[in-house]
Amino acid sequence: MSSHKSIRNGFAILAFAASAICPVIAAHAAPVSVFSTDFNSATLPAAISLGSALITGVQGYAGLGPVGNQFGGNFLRSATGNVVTLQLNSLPAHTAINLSFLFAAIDSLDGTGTFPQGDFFNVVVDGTTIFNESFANATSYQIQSYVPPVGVELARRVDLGFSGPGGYYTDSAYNLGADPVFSNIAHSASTATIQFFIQGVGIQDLNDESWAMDNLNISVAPAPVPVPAAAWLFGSGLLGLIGVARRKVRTA
Ligand SMILES: [Ca+2]
Ligand SMILES: [Ca+2]
Ligand SMILES: [Ca+2]
Repeated sequence: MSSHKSIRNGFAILAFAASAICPVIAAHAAPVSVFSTDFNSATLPAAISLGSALITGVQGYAGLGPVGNQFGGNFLRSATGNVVTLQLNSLPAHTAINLSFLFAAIDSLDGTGTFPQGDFFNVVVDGTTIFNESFANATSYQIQSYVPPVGVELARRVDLGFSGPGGYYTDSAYNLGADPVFSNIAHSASTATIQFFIQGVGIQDLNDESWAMDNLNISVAPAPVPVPAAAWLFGSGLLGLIGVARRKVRTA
């Protein structure tokens, strides 16, 4: 066997070995938005079932939130005990789902305990509860189970509108989308049913306590795309090295 032929065989063996070691390389793409609303339009997307919730002005919440994701215009306000449902269909292939929204804890939500305490905000994805925490606004000694990660709390027990001001009717605001619990939720079905509600033994009427959401965005992490071994070799620079070696063989 000539030296050139043995070198060519060496290249073939290297390529084969690479394809055996790395037959499929997973390429992870950026999250893809599948639903987004700022609730400012008078017409809500058909994917949302409101129950008794209403689109209403954000009042004193306006401007709270990070740049590009602030309360503004209208938001979706709900009584406690009412369920808001987002139904998404025909989702692209994906491995995880991400939820992002601003949350308004309005008026005298009472935290954990017995009536009127017992006001728990829930987020349920396809029947699985991913968030179940109480919120307390009325007094400083009530028990709020939710401990927000750094950067999530936007305002706590201040007057932002609706009932009040003062008394038990102070308000709070949170950028719940910044809480990691709402990111990378394992999910691959082509549909998603997402429910939002405050439930518990402490629920009371709309003028006593309520909640709202603004800037609701849902995205999915696309399923990894298989990359052929040759493309991986190209990306890794190995093909370039092989090319240099071949040119050296030809000029030898
Ligand atoms: Ca809005
Ligand atoms: Ca208030
Ligand atoms: Ca209550």
